Amino acid sequence: MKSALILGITGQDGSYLAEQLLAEGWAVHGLVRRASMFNRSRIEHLRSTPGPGRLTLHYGDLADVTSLRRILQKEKPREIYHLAGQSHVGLSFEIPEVTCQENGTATLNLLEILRDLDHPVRLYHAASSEIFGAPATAPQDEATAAAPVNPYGCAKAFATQLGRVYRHAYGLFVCNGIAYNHESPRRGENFVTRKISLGAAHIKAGRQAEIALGNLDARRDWGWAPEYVAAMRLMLQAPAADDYILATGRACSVREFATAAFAELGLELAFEGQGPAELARRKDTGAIVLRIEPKFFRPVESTTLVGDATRAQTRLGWIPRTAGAEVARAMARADYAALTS
Ligand code: NDP
Ligand code: GDR
Repeated sequence: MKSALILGITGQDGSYLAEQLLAEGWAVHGLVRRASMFNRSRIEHLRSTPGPGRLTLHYGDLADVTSLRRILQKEKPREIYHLAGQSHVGLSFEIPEVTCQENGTATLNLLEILRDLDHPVRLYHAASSEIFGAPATAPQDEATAAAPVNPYGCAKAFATQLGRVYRHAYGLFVCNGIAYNHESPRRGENFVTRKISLGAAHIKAGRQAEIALGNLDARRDWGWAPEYVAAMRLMLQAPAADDYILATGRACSVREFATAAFAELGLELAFEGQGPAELARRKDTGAIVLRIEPKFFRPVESTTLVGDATRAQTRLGWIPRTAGAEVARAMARADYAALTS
């Protein structure tokens, strides 16, 4: 049985990846953290679903290097998907140390363990478009220079470059997936897309009156998480390791995303800042008010992040199908269905 270790199995991407691997008969090992409340809601269904694969969970933490080494030496997975770490860009300004330890130093520790292993292993590292910061050119590709503008991006840039160093210096099979935003109904609830889809669902169901967001003009290249997870797998099946941009190549604004999500549930949005007269008129016609809250703005905003995934398309045959407003509509539908089922 082919086996893989997923670091970050309880997260959005890790849960979809585990699902795909188990469906194809893999032995999947996942690292889970001890928490005071059970934190496995995204993978709970995989534990009870009989399937060709086999799921084994191991307690651990990125910071616990000895236990990580022990798991790798004992289980000898042929593939490792490193998806674990503090993944919230805005929060990285508030908790920079843990962000850099989990996304930067922990990746170095993992690469050092792999360097010493006596069996071959392939590593996927979850790099990010945030390594580019606010680039002068768009779309970005694998040759675009890293110039991050937040602690999260700095840590990911450090880890991405280390992945390249270990590939070249020691011949390790390390792939950096430089992924742009990818979303789903399993997205964490404090990311903007999920705040929007959950907000729309709650308002539609009469459980909430309004939502509050930060920068509505921010534009992102939003894709569909299960499609991105499929690309991670393709990377590790390629004859040689390399870095790949994973992106749809299309961007839309937070405002457009929210409008599409609300419209999917038959709700019209009015935006604070449209002017008092216009806002009053829209409210009179039943529009929901989207409030702006300064606390959701970041000290520095990443901009013009749109990716060119030509390399992944030509070498891996990866073509993302779902983007922007379509993602918004699917998430709103899913959240409303979950709330009313
Ligand atoms: P999530 O935040 O949903 O999941 C993060 C996972 O990492 C969780 O399983 C979490 O465990 C685990 N984790 C966090 N800290 C530790 C630690 N110290 N030790 C062990 N496990 C830890 O992220 P996503 O699934 O969205 O993203 C996966 C990876 O891809 C992340 O590294 C993210 O930065 C990166 N990325 C994501 C993109 C996206 O759009 N989704 C785009 C580009 C990169 P727990 O459940 O216990 O908190
Ligand atoms: P991002 O995702 O920072 O791109 O990181 P997020 O959804 O947090 O923000 C996207 C954009 O929306 C703006 N925004 C808000 N963001 C949040 N979280 N909450 C709000 O209320 C809000 N209002 C507006 C933000 O300013 C930003 O411009 C995601 C994560 O998955 C990272 O791990 C990953 O590396 C990158 O995508 C690519």
